Amino acid sequence: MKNDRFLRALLRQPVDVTPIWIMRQAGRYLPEYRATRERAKNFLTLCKTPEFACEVTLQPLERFDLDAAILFSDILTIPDAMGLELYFTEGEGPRFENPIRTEKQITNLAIPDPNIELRYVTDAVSLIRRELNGKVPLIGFAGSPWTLATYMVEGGTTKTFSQVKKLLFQQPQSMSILLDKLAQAVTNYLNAQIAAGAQVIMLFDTWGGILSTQNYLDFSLNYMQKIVQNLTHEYEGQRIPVIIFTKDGNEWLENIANTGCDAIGLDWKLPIGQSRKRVGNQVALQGNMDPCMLYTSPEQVRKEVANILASFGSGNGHIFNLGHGIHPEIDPELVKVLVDSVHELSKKYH
Ligand code: 1CP
Repeated sequence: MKNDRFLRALLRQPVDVTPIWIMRQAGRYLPEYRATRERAKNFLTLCKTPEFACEVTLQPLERFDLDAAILFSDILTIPDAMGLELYFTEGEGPRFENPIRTEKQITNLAIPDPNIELRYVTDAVSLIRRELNGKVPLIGFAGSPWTLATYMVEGGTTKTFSQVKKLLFQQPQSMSILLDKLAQAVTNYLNAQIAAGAQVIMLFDTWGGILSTQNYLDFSLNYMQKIVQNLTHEYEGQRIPVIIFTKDGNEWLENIANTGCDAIGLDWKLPIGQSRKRVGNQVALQGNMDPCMLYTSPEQVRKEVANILASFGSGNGHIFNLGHGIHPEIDPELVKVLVDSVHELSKKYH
């Protein structure tokens, strides 16, 4: 591995400078991504064609000195493989042809075989690993069972979460059956990504933060913990670190750290130094600049990088990232300023 600072930081080992990667680093803010997407005709074909997925995964690494690559795919590949039939409408985001409406649909859901129904993903992982040729580590990922369930029950993006909460409150048993199936599907899927070459795993729990504490623990974190426990922990002699990201999950950092994960992804709401005081002797921390900082100026971005690095302070276990995905309107030049500032300004902390 030519650059292993990301893996080292995840295991809280010493590094020369703080590593950085960016959630949604391959995406619409890059003109080369938009060009490939145009050739692919649409987003789903981009995901389902390993050559296209590989091409866009590598694009941000050509431009920026990033310390990790993340598989180009989507969390909704699993519900798609379970027969819900994912599609995208321009401007409205993801939708399902067959959302979950009845208990019977939940009992009938089959757990996909990742090497058959999701073969396009494992093929993309193998291809990307080959093309990366050891430049930086490759992150594989999946959505948390709860986050996948919200899309499956709502049928797409939602602001109120009323359908999924209705199911949770009216039929908690059915919800548990659904989440159990999803946890099994996610475990199989991630283990297949690891066997294909993913070196780090990240669980995206985008919607865990809309739950009450007890419901978060019972219906989101509990299933993520099962996944963490059943993942392949070591592959070809290398430890496979796991990152859990619950957006709006700052209340539960101690609980997340206790799942056995190696790192916690943080949104931008708490100063990272506070999170470090709470759990930093147990797990590494990834984050946590507000993505909207990238609407400002090179000077302001540098200043904010300096603030976050100072807040974390000296020592090991920090991976720099945004607190959520990068927005499509961002100027790539400011991303370069961000990446270079993190490397330059973090030297003194190591
Ligand atoms: O080109 C396009 O118009 C599609 C936009 C897009 C992209 C670039 C979507 C649709 N998904 C992706 C890629 C993607 N999605 C990655 C790629 C790797 C990377 O560079 O980071 C990852 C990790 C995801 C994960 C994902 N998809 C999440 C979890 C992370 C998060 O952002 O909270 C979620 C919630 C989704 C669902 C989804 N897919 C796409 C969109 C626009 C959304 C969000 C819809 C919503 O807000 O509800």
